[in-house]
Amino acid sequence: MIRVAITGSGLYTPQDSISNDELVACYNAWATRENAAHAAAIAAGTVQELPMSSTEFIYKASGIQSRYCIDKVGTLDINRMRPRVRTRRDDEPSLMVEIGGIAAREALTNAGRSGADVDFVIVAASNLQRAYPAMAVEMQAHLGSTQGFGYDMNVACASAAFGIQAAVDAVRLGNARCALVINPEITSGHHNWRNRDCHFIFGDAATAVVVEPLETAVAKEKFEVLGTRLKTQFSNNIRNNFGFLNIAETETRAWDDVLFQQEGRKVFKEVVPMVAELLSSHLADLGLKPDEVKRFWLHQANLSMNQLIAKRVLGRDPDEIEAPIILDQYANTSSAGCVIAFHKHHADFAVGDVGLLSGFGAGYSAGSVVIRRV
Ligand code: CO8
Repeated sequence: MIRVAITGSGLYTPQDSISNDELVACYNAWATRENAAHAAAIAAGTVQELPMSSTEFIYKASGIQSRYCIDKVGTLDINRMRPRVRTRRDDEPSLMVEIGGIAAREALTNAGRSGADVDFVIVAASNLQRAYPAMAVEMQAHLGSTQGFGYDMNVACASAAFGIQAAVDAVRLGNARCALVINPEITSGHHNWRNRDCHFIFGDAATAVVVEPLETAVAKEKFEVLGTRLKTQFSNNIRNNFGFLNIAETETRAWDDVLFQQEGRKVFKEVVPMVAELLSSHLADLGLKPDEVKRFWLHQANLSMNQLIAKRVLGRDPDEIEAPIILDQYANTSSAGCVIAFHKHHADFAVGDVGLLSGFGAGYSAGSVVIRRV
């Protein structure tokens, strides 16, 4: 059987960063203005007063301190509270392709490859910019790949793990020789910045990894994929009703029904055991003990969630080196989070060290990718 490896990773981080203080000041100014405008209705009990947000709550509940965003000015403008994205002509690179392309080029450089080598592109993300043509096909052209094929997939925050499994399978079967899995997440466009309970959760970023046959890989750092495992289980607790049929539906949906929404507490309670079980059984089936795993590059949604999952798998508290956190600076970047953690925290791996990358989120969906430095 062909042995397959991750041979390079790349990351795009937007220039704009928004601190919790800035975010809370914006939300509270907007909520105060709304409450004043509806004072009579609030007093009459026909409209509910909007609650205020707090920096202390956000840090305590999530571990998030700041998030990157493609446009800070529009997002923090209380008359707008969403990013401004310049409308591009059809003959210009789309924004997702532009930012995903930056991450992809870095991943290719690290793998010792160029766009011309690529024969399979997967754009795997929660927040795809358009219906068609697939972002991945535009990405092929953008990177100078003239061979093979590409397609998009959306498995929410688990998209990177699902994309890596598809790439590994294609390479293993000989259907591709150099695959790129790209996760450009512009979460800020589909996020409800006016919902106090979740306005702090998300951030923007893009990541990429190169997947190739181990035997022909030329990269300095190669991580053999020992195994992948995926799981899905239907839940409405994380949902976004944006879609092709919105304009055809008999009733117009509320504006916030076509944005991200969740039952955060239920998500926490239900996803932690599901992911812990997936990771534990995957390691056991690969003949690995949890203590043999040097690092868990977990999806970055919530600090306590990550600590609890790692604790359940390890049977003890993880330290910061075993389960690194990037959400303090990036917040939840959906599928990109676990790849950012890998990208920033693998340089100390010696030959033989094992790590586990895992994404999880809406669906529910979860994926596990176990790799060993060779
Ligand atoms: N400021 C002050 N107080 C607040 C705030 C705030 N901002 N928000 C809530 N509170 C209050 C509440 O009103 C409540 O008060 P009370 O106790 O008086 O009722 C109290 O704080 C506790 O509220 P919660 O129960 O809601 O707070 P939690 O402790 O549960 O923390 C979290 C909320 C942080 C959201 C937590 O539940 C969590 O992280 N859950 C997991 C969420 C998660 O992982 N979701 C994954 C979704 S991402 C995904 O799958 C990809 C989707 C696609 C991405 C799309 C991008 C747009």
